[in-house]
Amino acid sequence: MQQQASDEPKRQPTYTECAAHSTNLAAQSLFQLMDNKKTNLAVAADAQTPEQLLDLARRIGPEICLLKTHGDIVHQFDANTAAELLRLATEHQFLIFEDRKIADVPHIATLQAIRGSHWISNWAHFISVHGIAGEGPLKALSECLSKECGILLVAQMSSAGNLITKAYTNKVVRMGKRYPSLVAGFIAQELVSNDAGHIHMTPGVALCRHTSTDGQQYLSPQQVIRDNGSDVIIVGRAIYESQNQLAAAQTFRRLGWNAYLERIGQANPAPSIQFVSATAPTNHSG
Ligand code: 5BU
Repeated sequence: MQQQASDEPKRQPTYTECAAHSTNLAAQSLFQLMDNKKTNLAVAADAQTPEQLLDLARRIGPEICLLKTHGDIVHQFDANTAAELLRLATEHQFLIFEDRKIADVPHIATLQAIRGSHWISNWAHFISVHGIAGEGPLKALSECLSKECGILLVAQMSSAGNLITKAYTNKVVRMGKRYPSLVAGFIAQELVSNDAGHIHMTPGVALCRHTSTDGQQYLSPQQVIRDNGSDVIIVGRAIYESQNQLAAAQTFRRLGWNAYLERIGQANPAPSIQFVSATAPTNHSG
């Protein structure tokens, strides 16, 4: 799993510079949106009713670059829900990622992405796909998805005991590189692709590193963005189960953004350093 963590330098370009390298239009838009809006926070909106989902999106929309959904856990997710999500995305300037984790043969993968009960590609800017079925699903999706849609390949997972190996991750990344206009990037715990245009998103984020009782392995925003070189923090329960969802989102937004500024060498110096390096104050006589 630690394929590039130790032996290759971390990527330092800004999100805007990454956007210029992106060959997938959704990745390009998201990188640019992140720099414009100054947020690398994605919220995993794992609500179970349309009302809860839309309430959350309304509340935290101004803080995020991306709303991650699981349409299939929402009871009665329908075209109206999708339309309102899209309206909110335009109003608050965020993109939508349906974390469907498509993993079937090409024919079914296509139907799951563009038809079925959710018509995902009509409203989601990103859709996740597992590499386990091989390249067939990517080839099929590249023939039917709009150029504005981006596939996020699951290269690593956050769950304890998951079966993904370093060799599997490498193969998924190589596969993704063969579909430059379709594949936006990777869901991973660290930087896995050396292509600056690939966006990396990391789920399993909380205020500090720990493993939950149900085996979710959490990292902090600093570990994910500054140390592991990922681009987007995906935060679920730590925000939507909070008493004050907006305040929690603002905290993660600030932590994620500061970690990015540190990574690209633009972090504000600490106040004490500013004071020491400032010219002598003139308004104190003694
Ligand atoms: P949490 O509440 O922050 O633990 O939610 C994490 C979200 O990220 C949830 O929607 C998962 O489906 C998603 N996820 C994940 O947790 N781990 C993974 O490896 C992948 C997705 Br891929």
